[in-house]
Amino acid sequence: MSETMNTPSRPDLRSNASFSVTKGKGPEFAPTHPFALAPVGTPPVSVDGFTKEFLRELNTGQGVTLSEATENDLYLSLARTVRNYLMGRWLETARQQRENPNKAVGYLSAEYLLGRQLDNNLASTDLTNIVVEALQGCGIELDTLRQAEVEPGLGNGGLGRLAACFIDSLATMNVPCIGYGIRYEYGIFRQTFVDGRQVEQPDSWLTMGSPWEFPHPEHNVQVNFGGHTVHSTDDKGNELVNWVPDWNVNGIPYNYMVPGYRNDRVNTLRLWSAQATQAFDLQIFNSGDYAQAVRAQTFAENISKVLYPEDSTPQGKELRLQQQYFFVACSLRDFIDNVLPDDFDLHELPSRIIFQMNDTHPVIAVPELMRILVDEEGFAWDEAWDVTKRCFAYTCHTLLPEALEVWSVELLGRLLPRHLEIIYRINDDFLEEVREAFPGDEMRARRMSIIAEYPERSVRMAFLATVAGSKVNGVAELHSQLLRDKVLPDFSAMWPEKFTNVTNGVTPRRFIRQANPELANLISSTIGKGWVNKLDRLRELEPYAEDPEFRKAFRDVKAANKKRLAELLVVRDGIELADDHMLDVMVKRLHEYKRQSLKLLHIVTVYNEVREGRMAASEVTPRTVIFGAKAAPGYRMAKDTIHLINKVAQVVNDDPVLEGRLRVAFPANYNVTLAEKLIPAADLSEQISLAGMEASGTGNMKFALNGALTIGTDDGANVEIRQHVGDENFFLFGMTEPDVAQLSAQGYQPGRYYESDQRLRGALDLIASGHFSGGDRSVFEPLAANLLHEDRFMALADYSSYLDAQANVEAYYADEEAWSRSAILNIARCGFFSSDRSIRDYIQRIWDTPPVI
Ligand code: 26W
Repeated sequence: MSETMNTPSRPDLRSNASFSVTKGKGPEFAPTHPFALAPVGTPPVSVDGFTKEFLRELNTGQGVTLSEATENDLYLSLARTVRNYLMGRWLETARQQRENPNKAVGYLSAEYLLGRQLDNNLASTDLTNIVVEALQGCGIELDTLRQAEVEPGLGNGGLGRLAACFIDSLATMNVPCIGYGIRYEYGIFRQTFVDGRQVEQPDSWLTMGSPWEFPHPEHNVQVNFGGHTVHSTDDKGNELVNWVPDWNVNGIPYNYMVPGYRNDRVNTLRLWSAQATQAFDLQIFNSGDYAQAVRAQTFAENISKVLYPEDSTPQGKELRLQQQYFFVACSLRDFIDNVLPDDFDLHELPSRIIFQMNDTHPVIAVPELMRILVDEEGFAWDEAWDVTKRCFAYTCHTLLPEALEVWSVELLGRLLPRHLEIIYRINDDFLEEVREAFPGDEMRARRMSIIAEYPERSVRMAFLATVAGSKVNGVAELHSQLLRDKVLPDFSAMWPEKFTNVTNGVTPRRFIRQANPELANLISSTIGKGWVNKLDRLRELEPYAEDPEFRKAFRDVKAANKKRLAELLVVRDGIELADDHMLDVMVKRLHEYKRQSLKLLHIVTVYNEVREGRMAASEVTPRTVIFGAKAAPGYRMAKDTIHLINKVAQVVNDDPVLEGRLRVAFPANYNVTLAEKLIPAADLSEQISLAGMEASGTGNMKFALNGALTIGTDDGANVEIRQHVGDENFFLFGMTEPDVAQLSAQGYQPGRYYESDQRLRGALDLIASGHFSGGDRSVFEPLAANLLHEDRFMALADYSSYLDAQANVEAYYADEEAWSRSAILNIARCGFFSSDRSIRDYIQRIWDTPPVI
């Protein structure tokens, strides 16, 4: 028995606590029982044992017998049974963290695009084979139940998926971490097409039950909004500030398990859900209007109702700021009250936590921590600032100027009056520092001010994050360089050492092992096991690129994945895939800078050249282009592009002139689940953003690691992928970032390219002519006109280079052996792009957390 046997103050380890329940809202009494001394151990795993537990969950959890169970009953019971196997490790992880409190990472992110949980949790517990057998014994296919899971789509795209990969790697690498975020009731909308146009449906992911979450209403946190501040002086002459808010809501934490890969660690993801408070209701109850009081409840609960579907243009919406403050206020309170021990001296806070801010969305946490330390804990301002600065670091995920968040002073002051005062004070002190460092340079001070004066007085959140953060990082080498040189040049001049890079990564557990089991088996049978958390070991595959047998085995895997995808798309979307086509895949959010329109121009060009008889159909490499993309509901140009893709697909797929050699498929509602099927089947990965625009990209890494070749610009992490795989295994095209800058400075004229390139003219004219819209010119004319006259992201300038690169792709693809050789080298040389490596870089360059065991 362990020496902890009779510690009376130890909380009941059978409760659902993770790091928490040590303080504040924890149990006032700490009951003990000899059985409760050790955390629930991992139950013995056998097929019979699992079957019994599964049936018990079905009977006692769902209240049904096997014979009457619905698919959902079976799925929920299976999920709960698997969950039980993780519980002991979760409790044990929490216990260890309490006994031996290391510095932890608080990952602050408004989005987590998790994807389905069942498979991930099966793999981390190594239960898959047992479960398959146990279910078969009951006459059930695991695959059927897999499909019953609705994925939690609590993110828009790259930034949210990165957060999910990072918490996976943190757990796998044994780093103590709590992920903090928002439990949106509605995640990213479900996309449908009506007459080829995007129509959004609400994503009600919770309606069938959510077996992976543990709500803890007893640990609710109150969050205040509005009102005013009262300033006074105490008898020692210190300034005191009292914030008198005028409304509040409760945050209810929902805990999710984040299991490491077969390392017995289970970290916690804590998502906050908003609930009306009593106090809030009472105000209105007292006015006697019951119905209004109930409506008011809805008002409070709106805060965590829905994920904003904008992926790059912040709308400055009040509710969005409420969401941001809501989740960081809950998270800071939670960490201080429930995770830290009772007697903790907050001067030592930086020794226990580093809050990593995933873009600017959580930056309001900075003035919130200042408010807690100064107003509530009585710290002197400078003391508080010193602590705060060491508790935060900031990751920037974009270069688009319109994506940089700004909040009007009017709105911020109305919602968070005290925080606005604090931001002003931070800015005053900061500008004083600037003036000291650069005497007489008033222009510089103005440029650097956290408060912008034009077009309206507002707070620049990226500047606040940079001033407060101990480190600022971009997400790929090129992006970090541009961040220093173009977005924050004055800041990098003042604090060069603050800036660093951490190139993004993806988790090999989900995106190779789980998504591509056949490739994973081929790798394991070739270089042995263990590569999945030491992804650099993929290097050992390099010599096998020269082995014809291995290349054949690789092609067999690809073919099997294509077949699997074809089976899915028929059922899911009624799309039929030809089994002998090259699969050319472009999946990502729809945005002008990503240039889905350039891909379309390529398709329309090939189609038009054949139609016009300048090219024989027999010259076209049989290929299917697959798109997957959601557009922000208010983004007109993006929605028009979706419409055009669908219409081009219709026309091109039906036109006999191409003899079925070029097909376009656009399955609706691209999400993590679909990505896991699409990526392993792809031959060609489209990464064609205008150079200098895509901060990193992470899809690009997933494709390369699954043996697709990339056609791409010199942008984001493409640059590093190409360096790793070698020029000869990558189809590079287009302008470089300096080329782009130069062309911009010269004055970009897209019309020139149109005039001088007959193929381009043919393609654009065909789009404008109404050919894809039943003769109605008005439908796509605006899109064509925009490309011709504005073309903000220079698709026309890169068009001819792109077509040349596509010709190279076709020639190379004709040589099956050469192509598979390159594909294998892509896999072998991309181990660097594991998110485990990213986390190692964060630890070394930013977090200063203890080394990973
Ligand atoms: C509505 C405000 C807003 C603004 C920006 C919402 C979301 C954003 C994100 C920063 C957009 C985003 O997801 N950026 C992507 O982040 C990925 C992870 O670092 C990168 O790989 C992508 O290149 C980048 O576009």
